[in-house]
Parts: sequence; structure tokens; C-alpha cells
Amino acid sequence: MNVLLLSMPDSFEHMPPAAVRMPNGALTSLAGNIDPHHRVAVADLILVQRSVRETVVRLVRELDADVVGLSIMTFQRRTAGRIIDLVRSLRPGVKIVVGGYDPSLAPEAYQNMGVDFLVRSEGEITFRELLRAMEQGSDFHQICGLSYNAGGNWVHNPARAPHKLEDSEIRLPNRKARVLKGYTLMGRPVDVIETSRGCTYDCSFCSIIEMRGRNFFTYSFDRVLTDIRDARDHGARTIFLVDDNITLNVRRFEALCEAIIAAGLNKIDYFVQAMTSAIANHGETLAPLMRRAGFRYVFLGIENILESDLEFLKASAKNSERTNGQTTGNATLKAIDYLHRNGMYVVGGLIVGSPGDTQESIEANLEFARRYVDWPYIQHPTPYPRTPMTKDFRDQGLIMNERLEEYDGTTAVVRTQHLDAEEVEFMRWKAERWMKVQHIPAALRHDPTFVLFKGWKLFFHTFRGSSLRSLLGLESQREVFERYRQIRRGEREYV
Ligand code: B12
Ligand code: SF4
Repeated sequence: MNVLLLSMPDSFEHMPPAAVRMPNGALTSLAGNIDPHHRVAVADLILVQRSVRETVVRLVRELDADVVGLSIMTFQRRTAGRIIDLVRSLRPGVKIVVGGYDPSLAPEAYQNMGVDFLVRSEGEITFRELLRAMEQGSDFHQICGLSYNAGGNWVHNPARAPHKLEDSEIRLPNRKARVLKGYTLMGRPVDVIETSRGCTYDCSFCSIIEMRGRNFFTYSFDRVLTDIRDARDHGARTIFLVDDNITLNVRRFEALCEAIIAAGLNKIDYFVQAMTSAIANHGETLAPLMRRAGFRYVFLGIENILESDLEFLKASAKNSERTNGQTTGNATLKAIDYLHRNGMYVVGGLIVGSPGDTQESIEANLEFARRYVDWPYIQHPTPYPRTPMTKDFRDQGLIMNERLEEYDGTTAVVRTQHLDAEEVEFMRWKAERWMKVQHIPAALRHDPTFVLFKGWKLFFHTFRGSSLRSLLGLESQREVFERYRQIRRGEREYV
């Protein structure tokens, strides 16, 4: 069969497409795990944001697709609906399969969207079995993790248990299947790899628990190193480790750094997401090893610097510093210090706009980001389907916006008990633009060609909404913010 796999073009404020266009790791993993006689193409539509319709039409026709699969996050649902309609109009008989976080957590939303199959949670084995059943004309009812449209009635098969990843049943990603070009992170070709899946924490804003339960499974180092080599051989000079929480097992992470160094794969720049507690409590040995292995940017899930907000987000434990097994305070500053002392940069993940937040509490977090983080990644609490936090916000009547395409993390869709959603977003937006400028010298040292030739695009993206009048002080920041929001609304019309 001919299989076309698509990821959605929607991006958000912290991922300006001029500088960040990352591949979707799910699709190449699916492509690597279907039976080899199928013809498969992977298209990350982020690479063609300005020509989504033309590209989809071309690919469906060129590949003569029998099956089209879409990987979808919640804020991409509307775009996904439009792409499904487009594909259906081109080939009425095509089988459409959806998967990823949004279909898994809100399957009911897809039942009237012209979809034939929905894969819940991990997809490799389910999708492999689905294609086999389609080809052989056999029944679908034995395929765990699959929901399907049986003549207008949706059938939801039992869930599939998360894969333990320990055998080689899940094969390596198939990067050759990619048919579009242009992946980049600040001018360097970028790819993604996985070393583990899952997390045992239960932060209230995170979708991971409902998606796969609380567990943590790891791939062997041999597999991980082969995957890194494959990414490098396909051109990657920067690699993003997309593990849900690689720092859950610090000893393993240290051993992985050693394995990367021993394999001579430490010339690549690595980017990873980490818990502050793991870095603060093990930084003495972990941070120098990470640096030697090539880690350059570390996304720290700081979430908030105030204990009351951390409690609401259920993120206190992963931000705790411990001495002799006792919690002795917040780990953030210590974690940042370890990373800085070892020459790494901190991407500061903070969340502002929780129910109890006031102007002062948000300002305290913004001031913290200004002083300590190298690149801000500040978001608003966003009520994604089935997270515990969504229930809290709904119970308190604080959800102000149900337009899911705006659930991108930097549009405030909830209010606090003290502030309107728009006010929260305005505070963050105003502060964050200037924080990003502070990182230009460091970026210039590392990627001078990119910054000199493409940096202006990044600058214009960051300050879009500004005008000559605003630069001269003849227009208020509120007016600029309103214009920015209008531009953002227009940007969301991808199809
Ligand atoms: C890595 C990551 C990123 C990277 C993405 C790199 C990339 N291009 O892949 C970065 C940092 C850029 C990122 C950004 C964002 N992310 Co993100 N991200 C993740 C993370 C940590 C891992 C995702 C991953 O790659 N996993 C590995 C792959 C193999 O697994 P997978 O994606 O689940 O795919 C499997 C199944 O879902 C299924 N599947 C997936 N697609 C399909 C399609 C078909 C057809 C089938 C059959 C099956 C299938 O099969 C796959 C293989 O088993 C998750 C989860 C987490 N713990 O936080 C969040 C997560 C996916 N991100 C999320 C969000 C909201 C975002 C942002 C909007 C905002 C933000 N929080 O930063 C932005 C938007 C990015 C953009 N497009 O502009 C949410 C999504 C919530 C939701 N309900 O939609 C998550 C769940 C985090 C959370 N808040 O809970 N993210
Ligand atoms: S530690 Fe990270 S992956 Fe784990 S539940 Fe919290 S936010 Fe999600």
C-alpha cells in the first residue's frame, strides 16, 4: 500500500519557523515500523507553511496514497480537519488514520471529522497491525489501541499497554521516508531521537499521564547510538532528545553521556529537556559529563518560582533540592548555576497565569527569567484534554476561550482569579520579547553566519506588531500587542 504520513504545519510563538523547523519523531518511527513492502512518505508540513494545500495535493497525487496518517496536537485540530477534508476531496476512497496526543486524548472529537481509524497512544505496533488487517481484509477488532468507524458506529478496542522498548520489536526510525527538506535549528540541520519513553511524575498540566500512565521505559544504548549515527548520516548537526523525562534515571543519563563520548558522537550539538531537581541534585558529576557529550541547550522545566504556583501545577517534587534525602528548597537556581558553570545554556520553561496569580507573582517570575535564563520559554497554563489541570480550571470557571487553535501555550486562554487572560498574556509578551534579544551575542558566537544573514528574520518575528510609530513612542505597547494578536490570528490559517 502507499502510505502518506503528515505532521501539521501549525507552529507557535517560541518556534519561529525562520529559525526552528524540527521533524516530528513519531512519523519516522511509524514509517520504520510498518512492513517493508509498503511505500511510505513522511511530510512535515512545518517545512511548507506557506504552501500547505499545494503540497498536500501534490503528495497525495504523486504517491497515489491509499492511506493518509496525520499526527495531531490539540492546537492543530482545526488545521487537521481542513487537511482531512482536502485529502478526502482528492481521493474519496482513501483511508484516513489519525494519531498523536489530541486524537488519543479526545477521540470523540474525531468521530465526525471524516476519519476512518484512530490510533490511541503509542502507534508503531498498532499501525503495523492496522495496515496488515487492511491489506488482508481481516477484522480490526483484535488490534489493541485502535478505534475505528464501523459503518457510522465507532468501535474502541481495548487499550494497548505501553511498549517496554527492551526487545527490538520497535525498529529504528525510517528517515529516508522524508520527502520534504529544510529542517533547521538556528541554521543547523536538526533531527530528533528518543532514548526513553514515559515519566513517573504527575504534573497537573501535562498530558503524559492520561496518554500512557506513569511508567518509564528505555531503549538500549546500542540502539540509541545507532539512531544518532543515522540522524548524523542524514545530515543532522544538532539533535533534540525528545524523551518525556530523560532525567528520571540520572545514572543512566550519565552513562549515556559517557557512551556518546566513547562513540565519538560528541561533536554534535545536543538539546534536551530536564528536571531542575535532577540537575541540582546531581549536577556536580552530571553537568560536566553533559557538556563533554555535546549538550548545549537544556530546557529546564522550572514551571514557576513560587511554591504556591508549583503546588497548583503539582510540580513541587520535580523542582526540589534534596540534602541527605530531605527536601531543602527549590532546585532552580542551583540547577541553572551548574549548567552555566559548565558552559551550557538554559531554556527556561515557566508557566504564568495559574488561578492564584496576581500582577506581582507574574512579575516575579518574569524578573527571574530576565535575570537567570538564557532563552525564555514562558507559557500560560493551557487546558489540554483530560489533564487534571483542565478540570481545576473548568471547576473554577476560569476557561475563557474554547478556540482550540489558540491552545498553543503562548495565547492565554484562561484567566486567573485576579487578572484577565489578556492581561496575563500582555505581561508575558511584553517582557519576553526583550529577553530573547539578550541571547543574540551568544547565538552570534556559535552560529555567526545564521545570525548575520537570517537573524533579522528572527528579530522581525519576535517584534512583529511593532511599527515606526511604536518605535518612536507614538503608539502604546497595548496597540502593538493588539496588532501582534491580529497577525497571529492570520498566521493560524494554514490551509
Ligand atoms: C519533544 C516535544 C516537543 C518538541 C517537538 C519536537 C518535534 N518536532 O518532534 C518541541 C519542544 C519543539 C515541542 C513544542 C511544542 N509542544 Co511538545 N512535546 C514534546 C514531547 C516532550 C515529546 C513528543 C515526542 O516527540 N515523543 C516521541 C514520539 C515518538 O511519541 P509521540 O509524539 O507520542 O508519537 C507516538 C504516538 O502519539 C503515536 N502517534 C503520533 N502521531 C501519530 C500519527 C499516526 C497516523 C499514528 C497512527 C500514530 C501517531 O505514535 C507515535 C509513536 O508511538 C511531548 C510529551 C511530553 N512529555 O511533554 C510534548 C507535547 C507533545 N507537546 C505539547 C505541546 C502543547 C507543545 C507546544 C504547542 C507548546 C509547548 N508545550 O511547548 C509546542 C508546539 C510546537 C510547534 N509545532 O510549534 C503537548 C501536546 C498536548 C496536546 N494535547 O496537544 C505535549 C503532550 C506536552 C504537554 N504539555 O503535555 N514539543
Ligand atoms: S516531569 Fe515533565 S513529563 Fe513528567 S509529568 Fe511533569 S511535565 Fe510531564
